Amino acid sequence: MAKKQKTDLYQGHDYYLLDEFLSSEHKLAREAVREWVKQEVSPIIEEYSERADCPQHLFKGLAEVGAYGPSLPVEYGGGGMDEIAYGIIMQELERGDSGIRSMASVQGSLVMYPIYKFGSEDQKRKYLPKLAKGELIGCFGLTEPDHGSNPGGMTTNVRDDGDAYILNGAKLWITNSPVADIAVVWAKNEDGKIIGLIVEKGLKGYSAPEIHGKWSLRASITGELVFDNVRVPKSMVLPGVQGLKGPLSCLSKARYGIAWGAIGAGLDCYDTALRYAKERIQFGKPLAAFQLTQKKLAEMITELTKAQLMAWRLGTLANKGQATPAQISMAKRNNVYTSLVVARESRQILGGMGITNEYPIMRHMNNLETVLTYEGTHDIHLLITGHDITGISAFE
Ligand code: TGC
Ligand code: FAD
Repeated sequence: MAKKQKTDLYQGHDYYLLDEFLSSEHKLAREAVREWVKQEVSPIIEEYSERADCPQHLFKGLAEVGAYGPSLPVEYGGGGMDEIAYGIIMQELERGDSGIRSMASVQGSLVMYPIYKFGSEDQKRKYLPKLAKGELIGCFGLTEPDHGSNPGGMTTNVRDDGDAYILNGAKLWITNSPVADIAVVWAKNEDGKIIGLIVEKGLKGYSAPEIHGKWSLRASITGELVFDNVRVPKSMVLPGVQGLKGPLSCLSKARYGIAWGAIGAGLDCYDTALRYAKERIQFGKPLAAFQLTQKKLAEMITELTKAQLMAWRLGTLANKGQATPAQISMAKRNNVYTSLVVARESRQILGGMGITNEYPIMRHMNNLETVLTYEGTHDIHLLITGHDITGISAFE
């Protein structure tokens, strides 16, 4: 009877030896964030999730490990690294918790990125370094109560009022909004064109109530944004873009990070299940000795390896500026779903223990239900692929 066992769990995580393609900079970034997650996130995350409390003290720590805008230029406070480094950082954060990765995704890809890409030089100098250091927290307001998958139908609007715009409307499901100092808000102007504005907390008529009762992403704070005749100076409009492609291009940046990030949650579940299956004895044998358990574990690592390959290839395309929105959609959809299935299978391997907070699986599984929905739902991404391969949009 062959009893050869692999003991290095991280080796098991990299079944196709993708490490060979990583630079020393990638590995250093990974080690730094992995260590930070072990020290700062893992010991507290179950408690914060159980209380549905956002560990806000981690906003600063995320800045210190370079999680905000890793691939944005250094002169604006970004990390100056490539897209693969950005992906790896998201993966390590989400190994800890999807909500912690969300804190970084929103700040870096949905707040810093649009200011960097579409903002004026004054806006960049004023906001980006402070956002990179976690001195300011931002949020991204696209979704509305009646316009989720179809943001082009938004009704939030601005009216011209001399040197300012009067902003009215409401945004729903906004990560970080109750604690945010600024919001990047997408609204229609009087010509019906979508524009982006930087809206500072504290303006008269601005409020951001928290949404309670989430069974998913409980360590991430989510809220509304309500604008009741808010007077926003015209200097706060992002001058570089008009139309839905503005917010959608920010989503491409964030979805790319999620395609990597979700793998982290899946790997943490797989890792936990593998370890448990080797230790837990039933019928006189470890669970790992049963063929049905091996089938589950083997399928998990196969699917996770495919997800890793997809993320890595997408990263090489992104580094050349060639990753298309549809390719990003495919990877976001596939990798989130893979990790959700891995979480469900891992939960089964742990039996009753799998539903407790002694192990991270149920938290990851519940989190991944949100990740499957936000940044474009599972089905919307499938329809984006459908559009890409047929040339026919299912949305018109
Ligand atoms: P459609 O006609 O297809 O496109 C309108 C214009 O946008 C361009 N475009 C993109 N540009 C850059 N990146 C992308 N990913 C793009 N996708 C489309 C497109 O070329 C076109 O440009 P132009 O110049 O011709 O005007 O638009 P549509 O109205 O048919 O909608 C398409 C659809 C349904 C795919 C899109 O609206 C969509 O992706 N819906 C999903 C909405 C969504 O993902 N919302 C996410 C909200 S933010 C969030 O969830 C944050 S969670 C944060 C966290 O905590 O991590
Ligand atoms: P709907 O659009 O109502 O969709 C409901 C169902 O119908 C889905 O299954 C969907 O796939 C399906 N459906 C819709 N249209 C079609 C179609 N044409 N064909 C087939 N099926 C369809 N948004 C932000 O702007 N900023 C944030 O920071 C943010 N953070 C979030 C945090 C959390 C915790 C959550 C849960 C959401 C967040 N969102 C955020 C919103 C998120 O992007 C939306 O929930 C998502 O885009 C889906 O919109 P919806 O919930 O309105 O669902």
